[in-house]
Amino acid sequence: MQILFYSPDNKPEPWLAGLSQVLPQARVQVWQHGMGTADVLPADYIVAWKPPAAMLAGHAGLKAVFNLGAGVDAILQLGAALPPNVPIVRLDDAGMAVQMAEYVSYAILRHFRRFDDYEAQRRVGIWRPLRPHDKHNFTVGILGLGVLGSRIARAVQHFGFPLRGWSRSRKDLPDMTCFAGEEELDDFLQSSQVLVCILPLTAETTQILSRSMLEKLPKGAYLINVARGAHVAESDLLALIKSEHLAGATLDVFRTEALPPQHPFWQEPRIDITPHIAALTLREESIRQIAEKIQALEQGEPIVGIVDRSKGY
Ligand code: NDP
Ligand code: OXD
Repeated sequence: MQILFYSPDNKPEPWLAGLSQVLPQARVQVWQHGMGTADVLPADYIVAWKPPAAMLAGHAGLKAVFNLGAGVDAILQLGAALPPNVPIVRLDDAGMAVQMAEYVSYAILRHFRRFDDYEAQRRVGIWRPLRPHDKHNFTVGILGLGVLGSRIARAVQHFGFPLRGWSRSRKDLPDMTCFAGEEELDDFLQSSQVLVCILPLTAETTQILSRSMLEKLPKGAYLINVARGAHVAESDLLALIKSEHLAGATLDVFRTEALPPQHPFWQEPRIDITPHIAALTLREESIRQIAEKIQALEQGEPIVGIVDRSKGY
């Protein structure tokens, strides 16, 4: 069995060693820019993050492409360069869901308990207890109730916030009000005091966090975006924070990463910025999951996490 590996964000050696250890029958090779089809054996499986089109070409017997992340927007952008009829398989949690739950819980609690305000006070030496937010009106709304969104919901529930979620298909999750489809989006938004975005980036969700949508949130609402930067209309968000319709935002993802030094988000103290670290791809968990799926496919068994190309996630 031949596996081809590519990830611009990771040193390849530990991935090669890990994959070879759990799949001793496999020959694992790194794909590098400049390699032609003559330089690599035809692959049975590709394990890759943001692969260039050239890597995917010319593998006649390819059985699956494993995306080294949950989001498949980058790989699906390859469009016609993707091998047709070959399953693209996303990482299915693989240790990311609990990291997302930690990140989002922190961002909600930081804002709810006014630690952001206390931090500002502390910088100028002010000792002043502030009026707490009212928990009954502090509804948390989660856009996206998939693998990561449903885990975030479970974590947030522990703190007793009123909780609502929005997805494409209707969900029935305990202790939260679930909304589905575009027709129910406005109802979902109107009392979401904190809006968490954990949607996949597709044609339908690009720029979903625009002025017209964010204006439907109650005054003083707070945005947490841990999905993709292209969900956000950046100048709209900034304007709504400056006009105080929104209280602020915690953003982990941006249209351009790294966020350029001159970007106005850096100058806005009500925007907290992290460098796309909300949920990191964990090597051991990912290798274990991919190996189990390869073994299942080799046995002709079904696997979860196959991307629906028509939906874009
Ligand atoms: P899933 O595919 O499991 O879940 C996606 C959810 O979004 C589903 O509930 C789906 O609805 C809903 N959805 C998709 N399109 C629409 C739409 N048009 N209208 C309403 N709901 C919609 O994805 P994950 O939870 O695993 O991951 C979500 C995203 O998180 C990834 O795509 C990636 O971009 C991002 N991510 C960010 C990371 C970071 O570090 N910042 C790390 C990992 C992922 P339905 O259930 O009905 O299909
Ligand atoms: C992912 C990511 O999609 O790391 O997994 O953003």
